[in-house]
Amino acid sequence: MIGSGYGAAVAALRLTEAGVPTLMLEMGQSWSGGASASFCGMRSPDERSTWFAERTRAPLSSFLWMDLANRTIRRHAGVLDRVDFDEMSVYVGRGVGGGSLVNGAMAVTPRRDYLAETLPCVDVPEMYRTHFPRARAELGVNEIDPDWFETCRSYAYARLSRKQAHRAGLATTFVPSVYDFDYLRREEEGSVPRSALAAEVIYGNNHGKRSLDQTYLAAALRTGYLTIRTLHEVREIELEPDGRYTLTAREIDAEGTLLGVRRFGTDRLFLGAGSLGSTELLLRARETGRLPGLSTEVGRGWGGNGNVMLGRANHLWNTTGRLQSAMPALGIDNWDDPEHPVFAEVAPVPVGVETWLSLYLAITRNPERGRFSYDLATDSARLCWSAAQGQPAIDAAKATFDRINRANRTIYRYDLFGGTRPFENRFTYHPLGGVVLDKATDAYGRVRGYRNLYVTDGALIPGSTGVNPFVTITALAERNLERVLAEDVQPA
Ligand code: FAE
Repeated sequence: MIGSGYGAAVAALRLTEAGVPTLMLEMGQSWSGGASASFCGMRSPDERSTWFAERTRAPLSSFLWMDLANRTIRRHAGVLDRVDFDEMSVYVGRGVGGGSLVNGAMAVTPRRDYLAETLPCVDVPEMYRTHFPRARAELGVNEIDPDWFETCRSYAYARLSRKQAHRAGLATTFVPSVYDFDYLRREEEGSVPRSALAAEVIYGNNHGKRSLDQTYLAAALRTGYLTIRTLHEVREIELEPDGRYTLTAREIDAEGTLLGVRRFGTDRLFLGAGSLGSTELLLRARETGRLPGLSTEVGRGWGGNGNVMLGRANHLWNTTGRLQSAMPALGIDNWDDPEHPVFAEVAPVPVGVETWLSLYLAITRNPERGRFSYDLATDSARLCWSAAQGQPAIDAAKATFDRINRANRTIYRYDLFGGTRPFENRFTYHPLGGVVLDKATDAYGRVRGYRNLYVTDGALIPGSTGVNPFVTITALAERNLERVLAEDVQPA
């Protein structure tokens, strides 16, 4: 198994429950126990924050045109990586648990009609009957107490955004989470150490969050059949004449020193290295002739879930509060808009002072798709995605937030993303696609052209889920694993 994010964690649990000894190779560190057991907060990031960089690379890069968020740091195997392509940067988690370590914990089930449209080979009623409930239960999804939401200090910013959205005639909805809302309430009472209330987000949470190392992966480890090797980056996949796969991995220490190049053999291989990681591994294998029979569909169908970040400036009397929960709990749901569907999370600005800033991460329905090619010179995947392809996402976000600004006589913030651009769509938190289900694989993630080779992560989803994606990735992996276990794997 390669990687340890959502797709990989589901595969690990279901295989080990069936008694299949499983080795997981993860390029990042383990953050649960040992020397690197604690994360740094967003306000004073150190080397734990960022994957081998000299300076942190926070998404909200400036405030009043000043870079207040970023720090010079030591190169280290930190938890958040930003992979830069020509006109798109992709944020990903590095470590045992993948994106679950760094993400905002928003656990949203997608809309049925949109799931049916994006993944037509999937039995949609079965997903909602079986696989979404299973995924939500294993992930530990919980809902906020609506009464507490109305009175707590830490969601004043979300209540203000809700009022302003309603004034524009827009619907809002509570967003389920894998952050424990009961723990959050106790943080506000002062009875437990703070995490969401201590600006812990994007660089990991020391408390409160049910990341995969505490849920799926912990359960898989309890079976006794899972072994995890950290700081192992798989570079090559080869097929041996006897049908087994050989993996070549670079083992490093947390400072980046190469400890050795290791080889591992397996008769069954699951790729869970995420949209970027799994796509790159297969592209490299195809283009270097190691797995020449892979489909030409490998590398296609990529999208960033139409992500656009934007801020609005509030009037002086509309304060957002000094104490802000770093874990979002509210979304603006304008997905029914026939022209410009938008689902926007009300994002925190947990800097500890009043900013009068309302921040949003909008998910839009951008039909544009990127594609990866393999660059021999750098031995890596290159994303072909142009700024122009991001325009439909901006148009959609602008249509929704122009309405909110008009209804509240407010304006956009122009100081947050460098220059004077009010919308930031040159990065995404939600990379999806590259090895799309029923195209580069069969309808259950079996890679076309090879036996016993599977993709189990966000690479399967063609570019868009319409909501934050990890619940969909988890449920789809549950569905695929159920079939693969029944048909391909002999019980131990
Ligand atoms: P992922 O979780 O990315 O795991 C892939 C793993 O594979 C990583 O641990 C990599 O280090 C590892 N890996 C990659 N290449 C290799 C290799 N060659 N060898 C060994 N290991 C490798 O994949 N989604 C939501 O639904 N709600 C949110 O609130 C949310 N907030 C987010 C906030 C941030 C800052 C970020 C970055 C993402 C957020 N996401 C959110 C997205 C979500 O975390 C993401 O969709 C999933 O983590 C993707 O899951 P995968 O299983 O595809």
